[in-house]
Amino acid sequence: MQNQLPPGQFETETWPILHQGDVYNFNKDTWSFRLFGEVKEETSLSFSDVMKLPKTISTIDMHCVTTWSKFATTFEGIAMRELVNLVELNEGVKYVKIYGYYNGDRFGYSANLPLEPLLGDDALFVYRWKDQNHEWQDITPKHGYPLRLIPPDSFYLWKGSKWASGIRFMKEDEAGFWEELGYSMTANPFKEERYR
Ligand SMILES: Nc1nc2c(c(=O)[nH]1)N[C@H]1C(S)=C(S)[C@@H](COP(=O)(O)O)O[C@H]1N2
Ligand SMILES: [Mo]
Repeated sequence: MQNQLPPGQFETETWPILHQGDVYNFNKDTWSFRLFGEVKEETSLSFSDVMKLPKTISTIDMHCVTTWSKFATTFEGIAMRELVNLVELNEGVKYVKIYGYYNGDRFGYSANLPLEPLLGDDALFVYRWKDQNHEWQDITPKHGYPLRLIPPDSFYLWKGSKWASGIRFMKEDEAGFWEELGYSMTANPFKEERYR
């Protein structure tokens, strides 16, 4: 958290909702989270597996490419590194693609990111947040319940896949949903990397 407004952004107090397609309908019994790609052994976690992992609380700034920024939202979630720790990576893994739901397809949305900057306390798969009254609330289905990535503030928020379904580990960078449509591979708001 740095409460710093990147170029071309304005501050909002509310947490806007933005996504393509319909809203994922969560079912605890069928939900799963896949760790796959360049790993020694692929694995799949149930919702209770994920919820048994260590929790992290972080306060993170969000910057959406449509020009709104929301400072200092406090989230609770599972740090990306806790999930990375569950698999043995192949030599040379440098990127990940984080998948999410899109129109009936659990893997229809995705965003590519470099792995290394996601290993700190500011890259969380979140399930709850502190609202305007400083009360803990589950994130709403529209914000990605039961689990969505909030990326570090050095990435635009489209990198934060809602209704997250898995992480694919990669040696080479590969465009995701918005990146294929012309958005930036690196997406640093402070360098105003909106398009490729
Ligand atoms: N599955 C999925 N995740 C998504 C999107 C989407 O369309 N589908 N939109 C992205 C975009 S462009 C933004 S700005 C953020 C918005 O998150 P919010 O609605 O919780 O503010 O979600 C990102 N994650
Ligand atoms: Mo966005």
